[in-house]
Amino acid sequence: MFRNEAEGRFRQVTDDVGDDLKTPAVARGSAFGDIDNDGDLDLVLTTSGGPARLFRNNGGSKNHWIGFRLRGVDSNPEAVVVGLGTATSIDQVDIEWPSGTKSTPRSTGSNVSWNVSGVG
Ligand SMILES: [Ca+2]
Repeated sequence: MFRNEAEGRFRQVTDDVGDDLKTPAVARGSAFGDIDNDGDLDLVLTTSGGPARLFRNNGGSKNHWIGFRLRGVDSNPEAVVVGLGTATSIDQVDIEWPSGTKSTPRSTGSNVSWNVSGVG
């Protein structure tokens, strides 16, 4: 495993991430997403002739985030995660639905997901 150090540089960090990633496997595909809704990216690998493998990212983060589970009446639900960097809260978010209506939830903190419904 390599860590992106920016500007085209990568650093080998396999020894820092746990023994599971040191096990050799023939993998054909991968997907990244926040499987456990804690704001960081987790990894799913499909292996050739074997089960899919889930790697939860338990390394923590110095940055904060806020998530929105959007439930539109006329559109498909979508989720949005916004990185906050080192900020621990936001004052206001304006969500504009495809119908043109707006939702304006107000935040009280970070590292949580909110359910927001609107006429999409
Ligand atoms: Ca996660």
